[in-house]
Amino acid sequence: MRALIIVDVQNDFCPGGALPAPEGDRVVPVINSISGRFDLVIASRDWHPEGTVHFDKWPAHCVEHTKGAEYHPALDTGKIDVHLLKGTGNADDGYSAFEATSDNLEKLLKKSGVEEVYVAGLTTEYCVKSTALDSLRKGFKTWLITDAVEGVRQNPGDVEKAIGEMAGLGIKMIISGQL
Ligand code: VGL
Ligand code: ZN
Repeated sequence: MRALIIVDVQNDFCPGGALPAPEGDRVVPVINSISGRFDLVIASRDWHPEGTVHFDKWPAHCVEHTKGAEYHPALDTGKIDVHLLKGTGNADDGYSAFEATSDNLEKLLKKSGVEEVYVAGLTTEYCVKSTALDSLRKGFKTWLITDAVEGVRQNPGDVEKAIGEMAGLGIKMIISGQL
């Protein structure tokens, strides 16, 4: 069984949003084109309270129930089996979809017989990386779909560094056309 985890494809991480990946919206058609090929599709959303210490580190983004926290309008949400919320408390946490507070992702995957996890979404250096590394640590064979992720690119080289770290730890790289 293989699962797709779509990380944080939300308005605030796309151009025009509060903490945008400069080309964040590019992942949307790629994800729409592949989500039908998985046994289970899971999507996470960053879902912060208005006041949180997380915003000491970041501009306010993905505040619960706001437009910025909604999925990008072009994302095909009809293919999503499970919706997760993360970062819901007053803490600097919830980078990984495995830290979702709305469901236990590890249990859910194991109960569903998933052994292979494919990760897509936003942003490459933070929530995507954190989710992929957790997946690997929890024993899933883990792939990064390299044309279905985009970085926030605060500093030149950050995306390349994150991809190098993931590859070095054993995450496999694949492009959507090879799925
Ligand atoms: C993220 C920074 C802060 C992400 C979330 O989704 O990558 N990055 N919160
Ligand atoms: Zn956040």
